[in-house]
Formats: sequence, structure tokens, C-alpha cells
Amino acid sequence: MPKTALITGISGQDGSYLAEFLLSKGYEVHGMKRRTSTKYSACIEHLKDQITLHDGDLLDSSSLIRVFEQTRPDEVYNLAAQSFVPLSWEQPIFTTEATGVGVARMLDAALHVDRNIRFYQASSSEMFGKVRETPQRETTPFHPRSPYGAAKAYGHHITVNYRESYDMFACSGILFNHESPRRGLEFVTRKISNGVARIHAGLDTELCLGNLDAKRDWGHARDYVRAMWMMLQQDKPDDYVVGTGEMHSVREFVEIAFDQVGLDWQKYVVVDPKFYRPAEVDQLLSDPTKAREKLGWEPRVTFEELVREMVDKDRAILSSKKPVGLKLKTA
Ligand code: NAP
Ligand code: G4F
Repeated sequence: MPKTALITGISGQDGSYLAEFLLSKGYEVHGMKRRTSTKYSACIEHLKDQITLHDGDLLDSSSLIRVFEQTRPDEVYNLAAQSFVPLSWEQPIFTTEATGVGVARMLDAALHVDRNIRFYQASSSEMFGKVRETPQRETTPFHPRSPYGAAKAYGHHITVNYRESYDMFACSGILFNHESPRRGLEFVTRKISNGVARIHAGLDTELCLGNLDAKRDWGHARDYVRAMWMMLQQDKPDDYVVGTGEMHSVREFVEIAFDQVGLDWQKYVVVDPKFYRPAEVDQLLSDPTKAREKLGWEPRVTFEELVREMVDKDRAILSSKKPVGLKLKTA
């Protein structure tokens, strides 16, 4: 019997890579999406004949219970969230409801429909925020710096709590930043790769960014979804930090991205304080020792390969688009 998986947030970056990965392992894959979702549907367009989609919303418990009953999953990957940090200051209550309380709704639905479900929660390195130690590991205390980080910290703790209270197989993956050509255009890496492609094509003359000194531990999303699955295949549920163990600045990302098209970044990048945050996470660096030793997980894509792949893909996307206003010749 093939295993059945339910992925929330399947229309997002990670959801699409995880769906591909689970299909390759022979899983029956179900995805939950909001009825109003259109923005990211391009990520799963190529999978539409191999997966089954269900309408549901983290804000609506009854929809979650219905999706659990319809799909009867062996494994649930809770990837849905309001995931963009700056928006969390503009919509703190919505972010708390979706990214934080939504986790409790998911866990409770799992508990009541089938407490044997294996549950993965998408926790985040944003929980470390103003970091208490470097590198960060599973035992590093949290100090979130945004409503998003605070909501993720709640989601993390409630996942641990359901594991301890009800003996559920609930795991929390504390994932550091991971990117890909499927990343939303609002996140800094894709904003840069898309901006570089547009400048190189002569469509833009500058790229406006915020804090170039911020440092992140950036990996490739395809590597990180493998770690999610590995966590649910263990004998015991646990929490794991997942990252590369390398840290780079936004400036370094910019330099390599412009280098990929042979341009000098200093001629095009403009720092605009409107992209600064009310409270910044200055640096994040993982210690992925536990994931390496217990799961056997290691990242395969390097930072430089990631940056160059994203720029190349954005150039390919741009050049495959039909020029606006150009009429096709008819016979
Ligand atoms: P993403 O591309 O922004 O995808 C988020 C998904 O959540 C989208 O499919 C979105 O659907 C869905 N969603 C948002 N609000 C929802 C709601 N109320 N009900 C149901 N679905 C909702 O994010 P990602 O990069 O794939 O990240 C996946 C998860 O990992 C997120 O929880 C994120 O916070 C977490 N995470 C990400 C990273 C990273 O670096 N990428 C690192 C650590 C943790 P729509 O299409 O309807 O908007
Ligand atoms: O790409 P970002 O918006 O990602 P951020 O805030 O680190 O959050 C991402 O990673 C988290 C894991 O740590 C996830 F949980 C979360 O869901 C999301 O996927 O910003 C990265 C850094 C920040 O320090 C920001 O200040 O880039 C800096 N930055 C500089 N200029 C910018 C910009 N960020 C954005 N989005 N846009 C800019 O123009």
C-alpha cells in the first residue's frame, strides 16, 4: 500500500518541491490550498495530474477536519503560513492566527481524526531572532524579532506540547533560509535574481534593496524538503535544526548574482531605507550536527550554485515571455 501524505501550503515554494519528492517515493499526495490562492499556483501546475487538491484554510478548523477525514493521511506536512516577515508587522493578528494558532488547529484536527498521523511542523530560524549564541542549534533559546517569529515560536512550542501531552509523532524542523527559482518575488534572494535578470535584459536600470549587511544561512529548498521527510521516517519524533552551517551577507548574494551576468553591482544597487525592518535579525547561522548525525542529512547545493541557478532561471523565464504588445503575424 502506498503511503498517503497531506501537504498544507502545497502552492508555495516548499510545498511544490515536497510534492515532487513524495511522488518520487511512491506516495499518494494530497494538498490543501486556499480557494483564493492564485499567486503561487505556477509552482504546482506541472503536478496537477498527479496530486489531489482540497480547499481548506488554517483559519478554519472545520475545513481542516474535513480535509483530514477526506484524505486519511499517514503523514501531514504543515507548510502553510503567512511566511513573509515584513508583512507580519502590517498584519500581526492575521499572521498570529495563520502562522501560530493555525498550528494548534492542525494538531488538534490530527489528534481527533487519527492520533497516529505523523506530523511535520515548519518551524523557522526566525525564532532565534536576536541570537543568544552562534551557531544556533536545537537547544538555543528563542528571541523572536517579528510577529512572524513570535507566531512560529508558538507553533513550535505547541507542536512539542502535543507530542508530550498526547504521545503524537509530531516533529518540528527548525529550517534556516532556503531558496530556489520558485521563491516568492518579495523575498530578498528572488528579488535580487529577478532584478539582475531584468537589468541585464534592459528592462530596469536599478535594484532597490534594504539592509545589505544582514547575514543568512542560505540553502536550496530541494535539499530541505528531503530533511522534512527524513524526520518523519525515524523511530521517535524529535526536533531538528536544518541549515548549511555557512553564513553569507545580502551583499555577497548581490555580488555573485551580478557577476553571473558580467555586471558590476555597485552601478545598479540602491539602498532604500523603506526596506529596513522595525527590528532586524542581523545574522543567522545553523549548527546542523544533529540532522547530519541522526538523519544522515546533508545539503547538496552550495551557496554559489544556488545564486547562479536562480539568476539563470530568472533570465530564462524572462526570455521565454512574449514581448508585450507584439502581434503575431497571421497568414
Ligand atoms: P511560501 O512559498 O510563502 O508558501 C506558503 C504557503 O502557505 C502558500 O501555499 C500559501 O498559500 C499558504 N497559506 C498561507 N496562508 C494560509 C492559510 N491561512 N491557510 C492555508 N494556506 C495558507 O512559503 P515557503 O517558503 O514554501 O515555506 C514553507 C513553510 O516553511 C512556511 O510555513 C514558512 O513559514 C516556513 N519556513 C520557510 C523558510 C524558508 O526559508 N523558505 C524557512 C523556515 C521556515 P496561498 O497560495 O494561498 O498564499
Ligand atoms: O528574504 P527575506 O525577506 O527573508 P527572512 O526575513 O530571513 O525570512 C525568510 O526566512 C525565514 C527563515 O529564517 C523564514 F522563516 C521566513 O518565512 C522567510 O522565508 O530577508 C532576508 C534578509 C533580511 O535581513 C532583510 O532585512 O534580507 C534583508 N533585505 C535587504 N533588502 C531584504 C531586502 N529583504 C527583503 N525581503 N527585501 C529587500 O529589499
